[in-house]
Amino acid sequence: MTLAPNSELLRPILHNSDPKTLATEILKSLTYRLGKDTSVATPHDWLTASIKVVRDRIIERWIESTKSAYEQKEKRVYYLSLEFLIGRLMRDAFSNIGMLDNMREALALLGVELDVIAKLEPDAALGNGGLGRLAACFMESMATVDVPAHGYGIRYVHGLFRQEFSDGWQVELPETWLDHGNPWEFERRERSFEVGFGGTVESVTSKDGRLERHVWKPSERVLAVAYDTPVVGWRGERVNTLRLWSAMPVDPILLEAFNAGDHIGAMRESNKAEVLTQVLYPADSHLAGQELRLRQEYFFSAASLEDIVQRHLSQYGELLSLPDKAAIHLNDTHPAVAVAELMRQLMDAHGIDFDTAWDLTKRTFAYTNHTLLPEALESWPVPLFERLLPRHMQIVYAINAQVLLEARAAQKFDGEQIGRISLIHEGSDRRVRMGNLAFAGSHSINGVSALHTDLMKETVFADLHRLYPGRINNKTNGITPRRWLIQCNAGLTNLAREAIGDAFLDDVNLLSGLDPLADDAAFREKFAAVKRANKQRLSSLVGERLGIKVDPSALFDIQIKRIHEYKRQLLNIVEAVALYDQIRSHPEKDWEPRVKFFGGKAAPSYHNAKLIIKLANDVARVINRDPAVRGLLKIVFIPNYNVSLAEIMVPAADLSEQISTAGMEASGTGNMKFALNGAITIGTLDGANVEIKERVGDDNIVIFGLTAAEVAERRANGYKPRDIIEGSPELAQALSAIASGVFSHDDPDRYRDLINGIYDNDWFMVAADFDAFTAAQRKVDSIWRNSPEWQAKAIRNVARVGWFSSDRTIRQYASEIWNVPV
Ligand code: 26W
Repeated sequence: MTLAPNSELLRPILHNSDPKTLATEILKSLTYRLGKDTSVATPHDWLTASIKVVRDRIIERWIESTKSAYEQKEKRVYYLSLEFLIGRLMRDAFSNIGMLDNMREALALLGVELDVIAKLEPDAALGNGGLGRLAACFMESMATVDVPAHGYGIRYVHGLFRQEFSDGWQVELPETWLDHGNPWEFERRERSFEVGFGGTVESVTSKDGRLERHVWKPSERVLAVAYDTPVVGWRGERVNTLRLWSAMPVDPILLEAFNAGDHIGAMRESNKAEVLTQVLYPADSHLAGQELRLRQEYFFSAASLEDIVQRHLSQYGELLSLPDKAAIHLNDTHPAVAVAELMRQLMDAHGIDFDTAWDLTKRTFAYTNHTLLPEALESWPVPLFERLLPRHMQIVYAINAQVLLEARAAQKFDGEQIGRISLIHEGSDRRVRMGNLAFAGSHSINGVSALHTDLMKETVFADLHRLYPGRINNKTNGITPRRWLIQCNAGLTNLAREAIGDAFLDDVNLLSGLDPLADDAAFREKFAAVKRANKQRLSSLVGERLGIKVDPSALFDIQIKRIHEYKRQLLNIVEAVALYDQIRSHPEKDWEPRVKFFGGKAAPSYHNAKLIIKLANDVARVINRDPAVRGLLKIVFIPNYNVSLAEIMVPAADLSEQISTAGMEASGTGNMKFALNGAITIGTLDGANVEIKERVGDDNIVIFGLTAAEVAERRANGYKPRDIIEGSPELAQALSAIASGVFSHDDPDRYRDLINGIYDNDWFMVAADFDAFTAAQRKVDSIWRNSPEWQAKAIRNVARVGWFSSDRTIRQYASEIWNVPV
């Protein structure tokens, strides 16, 4: 990449970053930007002042990157996502730009501890889970591998709720990450677009009566205002932009109404607009067709497309080259309405005919599917869609006509198959299928692990895949090694640097150099010492936050992720109950001390998920205080799991629980984070676990349970969980203990329905996999007993999972989907 002509001039500014100079700048920043002096500065002020100092450095690069993309006419990637789960940014940015140590020293000169103020930075939780965190890792990797990119999303005032436990039950509290302002962002009032809703569509005809174009006359309008955050890549080479939209009223006050005496009514409109971007929907699989959600989806899609189209027009003066200069990526179907919106802009605002517009649209868009769960596949009731977006409804019908024409012309589909290809689900409850819209409007549709992509071809998109073969492809997920190794695990990073040098910092695949050291006793000991320190750190956190004492020499067994029945926290808890029973009835046996950690939030409306949290807490209370357990088993559910907590838990894990019902977890990315930090995985052959196994080798992972094909087969051939339970005394015992109220004396029936669900239906195959799971856990114990063997396996995990870097994933997207050079 050629840099802008003046970039060399800017370099000295970046290099002028010795601690003394930085300390002076921090003081200046405190004085002139915050209007404070040191005697009244709060820790938050120090944080803000420090961030602004580093941000200044980043801005130089940001301008360079933006300019060079323009001057070199580079193709840009636009990543549309309703979620960006970025967490804290300070360490990321300081470290990527190589200023972490100097900033620490500079602050120390001023009597401020960086690690103390770092904890004050809010954890930006603008996402629910895997999909949102993936978007954040991708943003960092795109900057790192030098892809010119803009992320587009929503600047939610309230991110994912804060979780507390009250008597073991999840309580949701509002999250307020903007309370102290956001020192990273730039408000761009001048970059704002009007977004319409509702109203009518008028047809404009020429003098000879020919239809010329459609004009949408929305009945409501909302202003989308851009807020930009710079995203700096590793070593600060490129700085990209995360542009989040905030909703504002077009008319802040209805003056006419106000003057007529309706003072409150005059303000109402403004509140209505702002509601749009107030809160992130806390659901990660199910939406009961809420209108506000569809409004959010359209709001940010429309604003982003206006922005993209305008940028393209101002640079190139025409739109026929859009697919050559812009790759627009749909992160799941949440922004799928963008397909119809681009068609609308091209046809209605720029006079392009349908066929040309459709060709441009398909060549511009690509779509990633992140889940096969039927309840997570978005569809909107036709009447709602039509009322909110009447012009888009027409366009969806027109696209559908084209797709169905092609399907019929292919002469290989029967009526039922054509029905499944249709963008409209017909019947009494007619709905727009967003997955089909995204598929039809994209040249590439990708899954997020090899298994998931295969299943996509066989299940949800089987018919569309036959109609448009070659569009579906796989891009196995990845994680950024900057956040998920270098920053969260300084101990392991330093150990690796000592052992194999620094090159792995730039190419994490080079961690393979550690492989032979798995056989080196001295290295294994150092490796174990690092893990031990990380476990100590987590133990202190648990002690401080929850008043629970855990022994860092015990096996740390961790399951952290959203609470969902398919992820099977319940299987893990039932196994803990069975183990508890075994420990009590066989005190003579040589049990390995274990701490089972849980973390994760349940969607507020997901009854069983919330009940599973309560169960974990109930079981923990009983086991943790039972003297007969003699500290051999502890259960700790840490509330309010988020990115920052993950950064402490992941490096402290010995065992990584990845135990979803096979075929249901699209990929998982926690599995990758744990392996990279030297945990051994216990898991099913699901999602990316399959590929982790291929890379680390069968001896360095513990796999159990039914395969995806076996799960499907069992379901098809009449699965009878009751028979299985009756044949497994350990399982029967554990289930009956839970169902009969052993862990819930205050309400003995609390878990009866939950457990009956396993007897009667067990969709998630807890019973089917139980014996295999306990056997796998005892195998884990036996490996753990042989510490050198355990350490060797853990080291091989670190050495062999560099491939799961999101840099690799992004390079594949760039060359195989976006057609941008890397
Ligand atoms: C419509 C509501 C809704 C909201 C979010 C439905 C579905 C979602 C997401 C698709 C849920 C999600 O985060 N999926 C996860 O995506 C990760 C990144 O690809 C994968 O690693 C996880 O396996 C997948 O569950």
